[in-house]
Amino acid sequence: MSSDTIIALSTPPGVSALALIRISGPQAHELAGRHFGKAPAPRMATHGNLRDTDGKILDDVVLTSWSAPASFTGEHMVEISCHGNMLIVENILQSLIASGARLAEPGEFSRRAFLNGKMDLSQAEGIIDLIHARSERALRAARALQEGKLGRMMLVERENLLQVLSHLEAYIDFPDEDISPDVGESFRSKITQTQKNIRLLLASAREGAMLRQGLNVVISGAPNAGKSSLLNVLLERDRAIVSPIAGTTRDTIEEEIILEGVVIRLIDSAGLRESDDEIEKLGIARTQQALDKADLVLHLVDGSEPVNKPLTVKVPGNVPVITCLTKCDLSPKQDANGKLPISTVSGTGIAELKNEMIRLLRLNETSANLDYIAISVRHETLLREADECLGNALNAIGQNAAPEYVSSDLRQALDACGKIVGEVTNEDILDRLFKNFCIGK
Ligand SMILES: Nc1nc2c(ncn2[C@@H]2O[C@H](COP(=O)(O)OP(=O)(O)OP(=O)(O)O)[C@@H](O)[C@H]2O)c(=O)[nH]1
Ligand SMILES: [Mg+2]
Repeated sequence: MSSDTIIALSTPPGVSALALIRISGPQAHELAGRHFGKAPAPRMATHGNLRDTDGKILDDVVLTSWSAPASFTGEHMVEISCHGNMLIVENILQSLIASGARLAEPGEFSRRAFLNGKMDLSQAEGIIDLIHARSERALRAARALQEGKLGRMMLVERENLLQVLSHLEAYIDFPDEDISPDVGESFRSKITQTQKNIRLLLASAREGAMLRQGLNVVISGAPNAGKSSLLNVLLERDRAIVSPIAGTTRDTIEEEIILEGVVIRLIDSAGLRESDDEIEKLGIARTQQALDKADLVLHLVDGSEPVNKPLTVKVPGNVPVITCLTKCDLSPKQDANGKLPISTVSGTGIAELKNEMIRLLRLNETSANLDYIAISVRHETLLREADECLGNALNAIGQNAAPEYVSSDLRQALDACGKIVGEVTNEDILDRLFKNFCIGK
């Protein structure tokens, strides 16, 4: 339990109807009470004036309080709803800090909630995801994590491994005994079961990355091919300048759409051609940079022009490309040859293009069978470690190795699973994780 009392604004800074200030720690009630004129009643919202120590009114506010341990952080807590004016907020913060509170670090409320056993580490990560989710699908995955679904799965698997481990310890205590074949078999089947479940979770890593980071789709092609027109059509608004002058777009333009619940960053780029223009050359260099981090490339070929010499775009080998023949509303000057005919004027081919994007980006892969848990990179690293250790344990059993070897592999696997929920942790990991939070959460 922390000895100091922290305070922070939990709503975004700026002008708003209301702002919410949170206080947590042993002095939360006393501090708020001192400025409010009376001690706030737990779990009651009370309206009144908040004053500085000279008695000057800071604002009329609503105070809500919670008593430890029945609060978000597990400590005494107070929430102050005041008017959403940053001057008022600053004055309240200054005044309470002068009385002994300390400004909270990013994520410190959630960190305290974790340290006080109100949630496991994966649930804290679920809160970050919940705050940042941009689609219903991302929200559902975030909620699964925040509700503790991954934590509960880990508990079952750890319980299973612990059973094997405690059984193994008996053999270690009596070194003369060999592991009998039927006992070996029961170990094997338990470990295999856990390994299967871990691999099931690992299969959701791609969806997890997709929902958290989104995907990059680069629109490339020769000048005038219709790239900016396509960007505008996909965005359903006029974002980029479109003109018949080749070389209109000279910088990369990045905008987001949501497709199947996934944030797709569409990157319109400078047309690729040999050029002496310094600015255009810089633009083309940026196009190449965008291509280097693309998850999918929409390569546009102008169908209203005869075939011209192919441009040298270097698309990383494993990145899928959809080649479109543009301006198909005009009389074609070249064969489609497997290219997808599109027109931003008539709308032909746009729906097909979106479907092809969904297919090639595998946006429809969901982890519904896992109750929508979509693991993060941190979970993935630890689960891979656990998977490998379980594989080693199975090998050791298969080779009749001494029980010490099996037990050491199992312990490592348990450790990795424990790190997911924060059972095993250190300050470094916590610092890294909670710094991704906003102040006031
Ligand atoms: N008829 C027809 N014209 C199109 C279509 N798409 C784009 N255009 C026209 O083609 C010209 C070039 O379009 P842009 O979208 O600016 O092409 P761009 O590839 O972004 O060109 P740069 O930025 O110069 O590389 C404009 O005059 C557009 O109006 C289409 O589907 N049909
Ligand atoms: Mg353009």
